[in-house]
Amino acid sequence: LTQDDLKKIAAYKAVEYVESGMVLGLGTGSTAKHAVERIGELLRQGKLKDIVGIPTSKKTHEQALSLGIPLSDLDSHPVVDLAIDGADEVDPFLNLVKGRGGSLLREKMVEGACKKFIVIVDESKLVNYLGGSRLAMPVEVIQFCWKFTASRLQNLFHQSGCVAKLRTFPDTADPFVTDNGNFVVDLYFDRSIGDLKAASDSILQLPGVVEHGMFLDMATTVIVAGELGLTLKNK
Ligand code: DER
Repeated sequence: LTQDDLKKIAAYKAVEYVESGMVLGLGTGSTAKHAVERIGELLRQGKLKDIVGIPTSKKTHEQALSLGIPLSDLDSHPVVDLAIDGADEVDPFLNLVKGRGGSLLREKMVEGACKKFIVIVDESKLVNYLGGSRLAMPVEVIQFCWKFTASRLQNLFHQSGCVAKLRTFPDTADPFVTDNGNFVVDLYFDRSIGDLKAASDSILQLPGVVEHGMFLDMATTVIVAGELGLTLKNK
């Protein structure tokens, strides 16, 4: 089984929890893409009816439009029945890192408005503690004086050997710009950041910060697809 096969297996399992009439948060990324695809298929087959999708990115908005999934937004639907989305890291307490695809702000808005939030991952995303993969912990920041904000973020986590880097496109070195017109500063840690809630609060207190990619205590179910099969972890 390829990694994409595993992503698809997890995604299809999550869509089994979708009921007709639901307002659905539609996630972003290579795993969530399979879930959106499946929802479109079931709508076409008449097996699902009266679904309203709330996309978490322009990319997912386009994909859902192409599949004929009726779309709306949080202004019209401030309460969402169920969201299905991927994650970059999942710790044993179902805390997540998200946003390596750059959609963390809209994802956190939609998934924070949900009654249920199902996370779909292949087993490679499981970590012992967030930041443990030594991969990016995304922070969305305003463009104005981003260097100032990046250096304050780096200093915040000096004890954890943090390095803050502006996210740029690999070929042009131009800064990545989110759907909301902001930049992303990625934080890389050498060691555990310790108390996640304290870390979250201290990041959000910086005025140039819009949002970060730690989704704490938000997932209600995590579906993990591995070589040996599916595992469901409930909060
Ligand atoms: O960027 C994001 O938040 C994505 O949802 C990410 O967390 C998972 O992307 P993937 O399914 O392509 O690994």
